[in-house]
This record gives sequence, structure tokens and C-alpha cells, in this order.
Amino acid sequence: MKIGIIGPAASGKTTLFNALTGGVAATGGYGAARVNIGAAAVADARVDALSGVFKPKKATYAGVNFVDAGVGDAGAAKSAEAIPQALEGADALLVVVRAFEDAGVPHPKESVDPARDLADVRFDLMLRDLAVVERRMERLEKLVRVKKDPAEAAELALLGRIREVLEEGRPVRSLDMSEEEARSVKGFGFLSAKPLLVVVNIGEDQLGEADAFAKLNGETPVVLAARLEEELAQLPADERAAFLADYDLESSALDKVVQASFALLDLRCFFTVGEDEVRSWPVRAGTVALHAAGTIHSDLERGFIRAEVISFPDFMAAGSLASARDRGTLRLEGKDYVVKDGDIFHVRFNV
Ligand SMILES: Nc1nc2c(ncn2[C@@H]2O[C@H](COP(=O)(O)OP(=O)(O)O)[C@@H](O)[C@H]2O)c(=O)[nH]1
Ligand SMILES: [Mg+2]
Repeated sequence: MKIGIIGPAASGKTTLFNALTGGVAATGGYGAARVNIGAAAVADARVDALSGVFKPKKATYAGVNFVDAGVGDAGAAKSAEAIPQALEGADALLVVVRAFEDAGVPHPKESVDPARDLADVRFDLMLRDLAVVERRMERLEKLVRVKKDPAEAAELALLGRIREVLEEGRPVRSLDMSEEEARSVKGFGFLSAKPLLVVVNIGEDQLGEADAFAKLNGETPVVLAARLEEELAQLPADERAAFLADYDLESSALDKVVQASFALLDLRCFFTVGEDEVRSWPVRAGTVALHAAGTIHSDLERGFIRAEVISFPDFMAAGSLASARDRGTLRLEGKDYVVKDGDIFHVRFNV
């Protein structure tokens, strides 16, 4: 799963990227052409509990990939064209808007106004999608006139509906599309079709006023101080509690970003366990056992026979897989079983 970070120049995109991924990419550079890619792990107490039972060599938390491609840094006028391809493959977008005031960090629009910036970003995404739709429609109209291919005529009609929505100032995601229609336009990578997570970047001095941003243009953003989170992420674990206490904070806000990302992408986690590794695997809600097996390894999907499944609470109550088998809480499920959050999963396969 990949989330693209966007927002105006100097809103704190790279700072937040560093905080999320433990990275050290250079911040403060306007229009930096570098694309930063990194993963953020999701703290999960269930992985810790399972590690306590299996004492594995390695414990792996579910992760989300973040891409900071400097989108928006080229300036508002050009931003619709400046959106790089890196974002087209993203599953969701994270918009950073700036609420912190700092004379040393000039805002490209010369004033700090997170609501305006969010509205501008949304507008730019739709403008860019509209350009994509119009280019494709122009070509299709010619083709349909000559060839009269029904599939192309259907695509043209669907693109017409998408254009209408965009011209009304609504994102592609607000259009009611069948699954098949959504699949047929997936290749266009419409940015306003992607779910959007809003982060308001406040200054260290605004921590007490975070509630002022609890709602922004109808969205419920995650409010955080990115620079403080970046410093915190770079501290050794044993110094973090004291740092948080200095700012009267209970915990880092990054977990909230990652949790909101998971909710936005509608992800569920299942676990694999053993002496080598205890691992959490994120999959989309509705994923069936066969495809869950495939996310672990393609061989497991190819040679899938059955999955042994037990819920996390049932496993903890039994204490071991052997005792769960005795109690009958370890079930055998077929390839169409829909994986639930917290399932412990063992695939029987044969290739
Ligand atoms: N004062 C203050 N500065 C910040 C904050 N967050 C980021 N910055 C600074 O703003 C500048 C731009 O940040 P950066 O992450 O590079 O923004 P980007 O252009 O959106 O990637 C850097 O000098 C950051 O240190 C903040 O919460 N408060
Ligand atoms: Mg940057």
C-alpha cells in the first residue's frame, strides 16, 4: 500500500515524511526534485503478544509506504502539471497543509491559511484529472466516429460522466461507478478518485490550540507538529518519554496518521506466526484466503489447499496452536473465506 504526500511548498511534507519513516531527507528545499520513498510500521500490541508466545527471531509489523515527491513545491500555477507519475500508482493521498507561522520559512502564497491551501490542493487535483479526461475524450471521439467500437463508445460515455462531475467541482471519487466501471478507468490514475487524508501541520507553540483545526473544509484532519515529530522520531527510544513530557504530550501523533491511513485504505491485518517470524500482513477488507496466501508468497496461492485459521483472542485463550486444535478453535477454511482483522493464518499448500 502506497500513500503519496502532497501539499504546498514548505508545508512540512518532507518533515512529516522523515517523522513517519525515520528518514533523514533534506527539508526546507523549495522544488526539490528528489522523490523520497519509505515505509512506516504500525505499532500493534497483538504482534507483541504473539512474539511473547513464539519468541521468534524476527517480529514484523504491518507497514504503509509513503512517497514524498515534492508535489506542490513547483508553485500553485504549475502544480496541476507538476504532479509526477509516482502519485498515479498511489492508493491514497495525504495532504499536508500548514498552520505554523515562521517568518524564516516563507509561504509560497505569502500568508498562512490551511483552509485555503486545502481547497487549492483539491482544486489542482481535479484540474489535473480534467486535463487527462479531456485529452482522452478528444482521441476517443475521433475513434468512435470512425470505428464505432461499442467498448470505446462506453468508455467515452463514462468519461463524459466523469468530466461532468469534475466540471461541477466534485472529485472523481464522488461519482457512483460500478466495480467494472471503476476498473476500466483505473489506468488513468485519477488523483481525485483516491481517498484523501488531511494533516494540519501546527507549530510547537500551537499545541494548545490544536482543537481549532478539528474540522477543516468538512474534513477531520490529523493535527500534529511535524518538526517536533521529526525530532522525536530521531531520538533514541529511552529519551522519547522525557521529550514528550517537555511538551505536555502523551504520545506521538504519528500512530494517528498511520491508523487513519489504514482506515482510509480499509485495511485489515492478519498474522503469520512461528519460531522464525511473527508478522502482521495488511490486506484490503474483503480479501479472501486465496489472495491473502498470495500476499505471503505466490507459491502459497498457486498451491493453496486450505488455511488453518484462528482469531487472535481465541489463540491467546488457548495459549498454543496445539491446545487450540484440541479445543476446536483452530478451523480449516477454503479459498473463498474472507479474512478477518486479527486472524492467525497458516496456509497448507502443495506446489
Ligand atoms: N517553525 C516550524 N517550522 C517547520 C514546521 N514544520 C516544518 N517546518 C520547517 O519548514 C521548512 C519546510 O519544511 P519541509 O518539510 O521541507 O516542507 P516541504 O516543502 O513541504 O517538503 C523546513 O525548514 C522545516 O524545518 C513546524 O511545525 N514549525
Ligand atoms: Mg520537501
